[in-house]
Amino acid sequence: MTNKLLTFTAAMAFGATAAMAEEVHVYNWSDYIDEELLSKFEEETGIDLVYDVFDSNELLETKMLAGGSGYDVVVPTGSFLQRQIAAGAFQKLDKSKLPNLENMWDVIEDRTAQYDPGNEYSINYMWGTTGIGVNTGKVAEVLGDDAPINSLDLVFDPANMEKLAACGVYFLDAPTEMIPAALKYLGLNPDSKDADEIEKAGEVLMAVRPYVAKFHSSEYINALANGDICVAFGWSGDILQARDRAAEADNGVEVAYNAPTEGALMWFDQMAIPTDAPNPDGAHKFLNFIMDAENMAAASNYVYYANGNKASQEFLVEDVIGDTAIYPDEATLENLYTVSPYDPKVQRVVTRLWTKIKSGT
Ligand code: N2P
Repeated sequence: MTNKLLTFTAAMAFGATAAMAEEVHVYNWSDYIDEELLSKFEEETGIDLVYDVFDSNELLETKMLAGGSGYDVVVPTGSFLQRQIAAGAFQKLDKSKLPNLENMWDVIEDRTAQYDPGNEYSINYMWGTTGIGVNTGKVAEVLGDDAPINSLDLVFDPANMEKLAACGVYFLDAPTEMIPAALKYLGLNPDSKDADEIEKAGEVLMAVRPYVAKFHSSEYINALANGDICVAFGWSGDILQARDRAAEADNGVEVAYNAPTEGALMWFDQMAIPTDAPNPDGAHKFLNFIMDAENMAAASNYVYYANGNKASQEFLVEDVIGDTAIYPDEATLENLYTVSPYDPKVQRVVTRLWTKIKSGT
C-alpha cells in the first residue's frame, strides 16, 4: 500500500517535470541529418528534441493543410512551400531571433525567393538535384560499357528498362519529380501545366512501368548500397549516401550518381514554422542552431547535399564542396531547371495520373 502510494507520488512528480520540460518537434526528410546534431541541440539548449522523419511532400502537405500536426519545424520543398504559404500553413519568421541568418548565402536566397518572396517564412536547409543512381558494375553487365548512365534514356527508353528490370529499378514515389523528368525526356517544358503534355509524360512512364520494381522515396538508398537494385531515379545526396554505404560495407558494389545530361530538376528544401506550432520560440532556436556555420557544414558533410549557408562552406570537406554533383559548377548549373506548384485543377490531373501509373493499369 505504502509502496504503491510512493510509486504513485513519484510518478506524479515525474509526470509534472516531464510536462514542464520544453520540447521542440521537428519533422524532416529521412536520411537528412547527422544525428549527433540532434543531441548537440539538446545539450546546448536544454530543450527536448522530438525528431520525426518523412519521405514525401504530399504526405507533409496533407498534414500541413489539415493543421494540428504538433510540429514546430517542417521541411517542405520550395514548390510545396509556396502553396502551403498561400494556404496560411506557416507563420512569418521572427528574424530578430535568428542572428545566424547572416550566414546564409544570397545566391540561394535569391532562388528560394521564387517560392517564398523575401524569404519571410523559411530558411534553406539543403538543395540538390534529382537524377540517376546506378550500380555501375551491374548496369555495365546488362547494357554494356557504354550504357547511358547519365541520360534519361537509361530510365525512359523501354528497350533499356526491359533489360534493367532483371537487376532491379526503383523510381521515386513523387509525381512532381517524375513527371517533369518525363516531360524533359520528351523535349517539353518540365514545368508544363498543360494537361495534354502531362498526359504525354504519363505515357512515357506507363511504357516503362512494367520494368519498375518499386516506387519508393527512401528505400532505394539501402537497396542500391546492398546491390538489391541496379538503378534508382532519386535524389543526389541519397544516392551518394548509397555510394558510401556500399564502400563501407566493402561488398563490391560501386554506386554512381549522375544528373541527366538532358537537364535535371534542382530543388530547395526549406525549414518553416507551422502557423499552429506549439513552440514557435523553440522552433526559432532550432532554426538558428541549424544556421550555425559549423552545424550546417556537419549536416552537409554527412548527407552529401549542398546547403544555403555561405559561412558553412569553409567547414565542408573536399568530397562535398569539391564535387560538382553536390556543388555544381557553372556549366552544370546551366543544365538544371526548377519547377513551380500545380494549381488545384492540374494537381487533380497529376494525382489521378500518378495513381494510374503506380497501379500500372
Ligand atoms: C532526403 C531527401 C531529400 C530530398 N532523403 C527531397 N527533397
